[in-house]
Amino acid sequence: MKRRDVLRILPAAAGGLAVAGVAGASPARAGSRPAVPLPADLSWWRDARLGMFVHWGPVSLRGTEIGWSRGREVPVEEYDALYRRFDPSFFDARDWARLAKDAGMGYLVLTTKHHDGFCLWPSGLTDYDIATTPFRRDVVRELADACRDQGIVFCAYHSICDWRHPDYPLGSPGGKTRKPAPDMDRYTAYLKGQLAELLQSYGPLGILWFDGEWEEPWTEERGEDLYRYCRSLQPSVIVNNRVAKGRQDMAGTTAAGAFGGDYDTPEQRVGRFQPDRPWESCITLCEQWAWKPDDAMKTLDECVRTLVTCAGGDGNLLLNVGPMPTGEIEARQADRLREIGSWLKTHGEAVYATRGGPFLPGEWGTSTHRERSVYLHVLRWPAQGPLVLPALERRIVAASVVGGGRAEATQSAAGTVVRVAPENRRPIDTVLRLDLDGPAGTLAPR
Ligand code: H79
Repeated sequence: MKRRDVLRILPAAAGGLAVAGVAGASPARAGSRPAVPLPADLSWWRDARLGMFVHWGPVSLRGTEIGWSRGREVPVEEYDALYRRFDPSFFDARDWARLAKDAGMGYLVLTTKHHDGFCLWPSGLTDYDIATTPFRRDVVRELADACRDQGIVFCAYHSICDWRHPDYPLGSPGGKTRKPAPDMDRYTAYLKGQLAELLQSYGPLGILWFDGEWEEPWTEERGEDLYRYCRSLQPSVIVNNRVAKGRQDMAGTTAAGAFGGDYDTPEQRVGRFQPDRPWESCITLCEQWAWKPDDAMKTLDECVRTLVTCAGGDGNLLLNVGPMPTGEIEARQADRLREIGSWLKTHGEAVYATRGGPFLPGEWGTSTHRERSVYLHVLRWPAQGPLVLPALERRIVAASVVGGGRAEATQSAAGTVVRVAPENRRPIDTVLRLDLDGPAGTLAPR
C-alpha cells in the first residue's frame, strides 16, 4: 500500500472521527462500577504507525524539563512567572503540520497542559493560559486547523496532575510539597471542564493522551469516570491507559485484568511484541521532552530502527520534538524528521497499515505483515551465511528487496532461509518482502 492510500483511510477532516459509535461494552469486572465501553475504532491510528509528540510551553524559555523542573532546577515562583515572557513570534502551525507530514507521520499529539498546569489554549477556567501571555494567540486552535489541512489527525496530551492548581493536593515534583486547602472533587470538575473545552471547541480529537495518573490523589474510580466522560463527549476518541491506574510502570503495559483505556504506553523504550493489545512507545528525538539547547539528538539509524522495531512488535511510535521559545522546531531536528519521511517514502509499505510478526523480533531484526506479504526488517545480518528464521506455514511465491534488489528465500526443514547479496543490503534496514500463497494474518507468531 502506498503512503497516500494509507492517508486516505485516516479520518483526515471533519466527520471522520466524530461519527464512529461505541462498539460495545467491556466484560463485567469485579465490583459494582459501571462497565467501561470498548474503543470504537483504533484502525486509523494503528495503520498510521508513526505520530509526532510535541512538548511545548513557557518552560522552553529556560530550556529545562517540562515534566519535573518546576521546584527543582527552576524555583517555583520563577517557573510560574515564565508565561509572562512567552512570546514565540516565529510560531507557524503550518510549518509544524507540514513537517509532521513530511516526516511520514499520521497524527500529532500536543501538550495542551503538562504537569506544570499551563494551558496552550485560552481556557475559560483559568488565567494561567496562552491568552495571558504576550503572545495571546490560540496555539491549540492554530495547530488543530493546520493539522487538519495537512491530513494529520490532531490529538491532545493532557496531564491529570497539576502541580500549580490550588485544588490539586500535590506540588512538584512527585508530591514533595502539599497544598493547604486542596479539593479533588473540585479539581476533577476543573479537569473535566477543560477536557470539554478541548473536545467541544477543537474536536474531533484523535487521541486524548493522559499522563500523571500515578500520583496518589488520582483513583481508579476517577479514572474510569473520566474515560466514560470523554467518550460521552466524543464517542470515537481514543484514550490511552494513563487515564486510570492500570498502567504498571514505565514499560507502560496494563496489569492483567485491570482497566487500561484503549492502549498501552511504554515510555522512552520500545514495547515488547504484543499483538493482542494495542500500544505506542513515546520516545524523544533528543533527550529532553521539552527543548534544551544543544540536546543530544538521535541518529537517523536509531530513529528508523526504533520505528520498525515498534512496528514489528505490533505497536506505534510517538516521536517527540520540543519546539524552541521562538516557536520554531530546530532546523537539525526538522532535517532528521524529514530524513525519516524520506526513508518511509521508499519503505513505508513495510510499516504503514502492517501488523507485527509473524516472525518474533530477534537479534537479526523484526517482521511485519499485511495481506499476503511478510516484511523482514533485517537490522543485523549473521556474520556468516544466510539468515535462518523459523518455518512458515505458507509457501513463499516471491522474494525481493523493497526499494530494489534481488533476494532469495528458500523453505526447508531448517526453516526459512534468506539470502541477499551484500551489494543489495542496506545500511540501516534491509527490508525484504516475501509474498505468500495466502494471507499472512492467520500465521501464528514464531
Ligand atoms: O510528558 C513526558 C514526561 O514529561 C512525562 N511523561 C512523558 C510522556 C513524565 N513525567 N514524569 N515522568 C514522566 C516520570 C519521570 C520520573 C523521573 Fe525523575 C524523571 C525519574 C527520574 C527523572 C523526577 C526527576 C523524579 C526523579 C527525578
